[in-house]
Amino acid sequence: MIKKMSPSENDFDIPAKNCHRMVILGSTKVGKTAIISRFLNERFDDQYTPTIEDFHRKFYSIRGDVYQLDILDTSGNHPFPAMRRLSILTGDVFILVFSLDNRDSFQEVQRLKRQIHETKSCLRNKTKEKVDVPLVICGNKCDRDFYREVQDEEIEKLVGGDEHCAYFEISAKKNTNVDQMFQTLFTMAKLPNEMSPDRHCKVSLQYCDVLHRKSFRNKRCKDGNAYGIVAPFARRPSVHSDLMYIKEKAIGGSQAKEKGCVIC
Ligand SMILES: Nc1nc2c(ncn2[C@@H]2O[C@H](COP(=O)(O)OP(=O)(O)O)[C@@H](O)[C@H]2O)c(=O)[nH]1
Ligand SMILES: [Mg+2]
Repeated sequence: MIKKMSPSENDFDIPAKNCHRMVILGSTKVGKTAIISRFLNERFDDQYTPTIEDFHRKFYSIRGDVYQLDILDTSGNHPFPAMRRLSILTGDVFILVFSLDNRDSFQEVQRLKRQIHETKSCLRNKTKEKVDVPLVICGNKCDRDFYREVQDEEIEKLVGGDEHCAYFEISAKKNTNVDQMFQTLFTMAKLPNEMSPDRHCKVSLQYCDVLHRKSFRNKRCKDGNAYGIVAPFARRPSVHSDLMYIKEKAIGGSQAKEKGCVIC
């Protein structure tokens, strides 16, 4: 028998209801990539490397159920408004980031929140007040509090009274509040909060067979009921796949639930 060393992602056969996409938006240099790097590798890099658009994928096995989380790390410039609209349409949960030391970046988050509600309300045929999109706003770089340009009252005005929106002051650099922010986001989205980086055991793709085991015990994993695997070299789905994904999510119901995730 030939044992496959690196399985095709199709082998995982994850139901569509367990496939979700997290989209991170905000101006350039506010720390979006740094937050995603904390999420995926628990690392921080002081160097700035501009992002064009990065796509990541993570698989989880949580209490016997398998999940797929796609992560879209956006550029912040968005020279093509249609691409930003597509990112919003395909997103299930959102992180909007501004830097506490940069007023313009806060104004961009105000615009983005409005745009997400408008775009999602069109898709779901609801008024923008009624659309429920799980969304966390992050005021990043709180380690640089000395240079603060955004005041609490303005933040309260943006976030207050919206039960689907939470606010966290975080530092990707110092890892302050980052795990709490992810836990809240997943809880708001009715996803297991074990998806947060501090709540599961990290396993390499080599051990992907654990995804279909009920539990996994090894010396490094105290809790064998939740583990996550970052897929190396994940490719961003094509525009066609994105459109199919949007259609499935919009139709919802049994038709979408029976099919597996759109993987390309
Ligand atoms: N002081 C501080 N710097 C940060 C923090 N997060 C990111 N940075 C730095 O800000 C710059 C831009 O970060 P990056 O994640 O690339 O921003 P992006 O363009 O929004 O993806 C980089 O030099 C990071 O090292 C933070 O929490 N505190
Ligand atoms: Mg970036």
